[in-house]
Amino acid sequence: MPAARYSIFSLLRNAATYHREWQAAWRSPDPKPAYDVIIVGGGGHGLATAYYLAKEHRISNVAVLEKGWLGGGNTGRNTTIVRSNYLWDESAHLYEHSLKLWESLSQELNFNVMFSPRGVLNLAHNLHDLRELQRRVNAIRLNGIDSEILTTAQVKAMVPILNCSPNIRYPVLGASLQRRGGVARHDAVAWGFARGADALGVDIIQNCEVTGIRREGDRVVGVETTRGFIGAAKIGCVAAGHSSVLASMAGLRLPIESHPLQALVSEPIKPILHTVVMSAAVHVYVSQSDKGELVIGAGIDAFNSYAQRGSLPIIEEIMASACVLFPMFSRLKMLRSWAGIVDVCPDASPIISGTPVKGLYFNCGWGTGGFKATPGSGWVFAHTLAQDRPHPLNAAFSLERFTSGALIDEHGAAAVAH
Ligand code: FAD
Ligand code: PYC
Repeated sequence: MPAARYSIFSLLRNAATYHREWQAAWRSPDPKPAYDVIIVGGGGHGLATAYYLAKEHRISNVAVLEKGWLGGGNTGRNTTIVRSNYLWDESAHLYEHSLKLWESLSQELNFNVMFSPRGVLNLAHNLHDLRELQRRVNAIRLNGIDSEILTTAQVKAMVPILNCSPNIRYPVLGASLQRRGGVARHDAVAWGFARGADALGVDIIQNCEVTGIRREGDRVVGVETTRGFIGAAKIGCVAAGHSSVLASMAGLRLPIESHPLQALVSEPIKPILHTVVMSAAVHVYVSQSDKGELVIGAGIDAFNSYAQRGSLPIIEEIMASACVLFPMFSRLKMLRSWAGIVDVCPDASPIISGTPVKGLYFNCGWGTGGFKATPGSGWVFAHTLAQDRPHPLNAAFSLERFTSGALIDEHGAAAVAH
């Protein structure tokens, strides 16, 4: 992408012509009759998969089919926390690979994804919390990943607005800190991967819903869509909360439950919170966006749903929890709330895997924590699709683990109650 295209002159010219000549960041082609690979789902993971298929594996006869608009699913609805502080080796390696990709993603895509490594704190409110965090910090460090334990005084110095009084219901006994963790701009990630994939020849087709998966015997031959049949010998489904719906189109059942996960933002205020604060015990996590809004979330809604909206009791609970930790938030006005549909696996780890149907692959089950994995997930899924076998980084995240019993229980590191 020539830098001159984004010069001050082109900005002025576009302003003067009311953006009518503004060049689109990606094309909007009609679907071809067939592709080498079809990716179902134009969220960050699907777009990253298409980008790395073209970039790393030279497979660019690829279509990304999105039923709505790019990033309109969980990618554009999450609270953007990025970290790699997971307990088990398999997860630590996968999420750390992703964090390393985040660290140079803006340069890789020539698109500012606003990755901001401002640190992620996980608070301990009782001795059990503290021991669990210490165990996880030790495990993480054995994998060569940065993680440390802070005392209450160190936490208070880092987050002066946090209520660290010893006499409250949830006193802060310490915290774990991953300094390299932080936040990024969620929709910029989708747009950056989309622009990069398009430039490498990938067709990105929005408003194109997959309504069926066509099989011939034990293998896939293409998908039925709202824009007609499109052929492909390989199909990668990256549809988050709708993964089970897609699996059922091919006669498969996935060990996934879909739940709403809500979040909300406050009115913008001056910078007061310079790191990410998460508390599994109090059930809340908070960061401050570059606009100044406080971005606040909690655990999942307990019921199953495919509707991307939440319920008032959860919002009340989130705000009550936030005010316990940050009493000054009681004077804030809340601006908006929303929900995404998260795809929760029994062990709180993803599925990045082939299936018993030849040519059909799933990348799902990221639940409440897949944003941080976006580049790494796309990178390993592209390898899996291109080579017809998993990369060592995702070999353990197979569908077979639910029959072999080799589960990867990351409920503690997920840090969001479910
Ligand atoms: P999505 O972005 O949901 O993309 C899937 C796409 O598939 C959608 O655009 C959808 O329209 C499309 N699709 C579905 N069915 C079809 C079909 N039949 N045909 C065509 N297209 C279809 N993770 C973190 O790491 N950190 C966080 O702080 C964090 N906070 C979160 C907060 C909230 C409120 C929510 C909801 C999630 C949060 N997550 C977080 C989780 C994270 O957002 C997701 O795991 C991740 O974004 C999933 O990305 P994706 O590309 O797989 O899914
Ligand atoms: O996985 O870090 C995370 C997360 C924070 C909020 C939702 N998910």
